[in-house]
Amino acid sequence: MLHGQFLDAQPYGSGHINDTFVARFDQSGAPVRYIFQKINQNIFKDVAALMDNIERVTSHASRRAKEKGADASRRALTLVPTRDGRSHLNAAGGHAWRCYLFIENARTYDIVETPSHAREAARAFGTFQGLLNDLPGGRLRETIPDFHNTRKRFENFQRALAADAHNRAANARDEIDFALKSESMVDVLLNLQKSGAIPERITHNDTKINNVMLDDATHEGICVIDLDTVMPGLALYDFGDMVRSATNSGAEDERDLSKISMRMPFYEGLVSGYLSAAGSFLNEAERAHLAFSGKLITFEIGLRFLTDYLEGDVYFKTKRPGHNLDRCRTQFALARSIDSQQSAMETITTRIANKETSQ
Ligand code: ADP
Ligand code: GN1
Ligand code: MG
Repeated sequence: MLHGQFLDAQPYGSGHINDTFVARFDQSGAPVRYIFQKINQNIFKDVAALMDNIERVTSHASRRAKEKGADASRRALTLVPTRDGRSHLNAAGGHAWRCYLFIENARTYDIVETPSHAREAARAFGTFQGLLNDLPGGRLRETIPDFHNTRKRFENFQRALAADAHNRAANARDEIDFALKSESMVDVLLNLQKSGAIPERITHNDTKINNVMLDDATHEGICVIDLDTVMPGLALYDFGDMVRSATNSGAEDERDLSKISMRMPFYEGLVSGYLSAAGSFLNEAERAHLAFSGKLITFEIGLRFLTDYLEGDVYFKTKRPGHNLDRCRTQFALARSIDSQQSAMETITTRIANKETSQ
């Protein structure tokens, strides 16, 4: 339970969904930090189910860290319970809040600085997936149904385009054309799943690079955070979002598209880090689609930004007019860059995968 005298609190991080704050409490003369989050209930409709998932996942991760003799409070998120022992607080105004121990001497990166950061981040996400392979207690709840169902995401986009409720389609002609021309991509992983070629697993589903904390001193990926979307999914959704967020040479909302490209050394870092942790449980079809998943998820998130732009910016937090359209343009530029390098990415993937299995 939280104790000490409240000192101050400030907004923290650059997430698009929840409201995150860092708060300091005086504990015996020393300031101690905590993370407080107001859960976005427009998006997460069933907070009790969401928090039940998070309690199960964090206690499993912490148990495993302890078994390995590691410092569990740095290797897993630790929920700070309310005074009456609950995982979250239903506060005035209908807002739901939760609190985590602050992980000190580690940080997240919005843009990955070196290929070895990419490797460490991917290793941490791969280890996290491995950890979830034997999560006790049955299937996790789907906090956002069809989260990565790219066919449904495409249909949502078509609906938003047909309605054009804010008369914005005219500003996004090129992006709309690109989206419509890319339709054939959207069923590839869904069909592989349907045919049984790739299995459902428990996945993170939001493996944006700023959702993993790297140790300040060693740069090791120590803790996967932002667990709201941990639920049944495909391993490739996680790898794809790592490619989208870690190989990009620019920011997610960069307006100068000449700065956007897929950086191959960072891709190599991702594949080697990810396979070092997940190589033992991924099947052939999953390995064969690692490069493709990067293109698909980059396209999918671009499509979601475009849909939100057309719908009047109702989902992602925005900081300026046209912000979602800028984000969409960046994702589509990156998807094109991945497309033009896909065969080279596949060659590299095979080389690293072969090295992994021969070790
Ligand atoms: P959002 O859903 O808004 O993305 P996150 O859970 O990712 O929220 O938190 C936002 C940011 O706050 C993260 O990118 C990270 O920098 C920081 N953060 C979150 N949890 C912790 C923690 N337990 N310790 C330290 N920093 C944290
Ligand atoms: C959101 O919460 P945050 O900022 O880590 C979004 C992801 C998107 C991402 C794009 C629940 O993630 O799906 O990929 O923005 N999360 C949700 O930056 O929709
Ligand atoms: Mg986040």
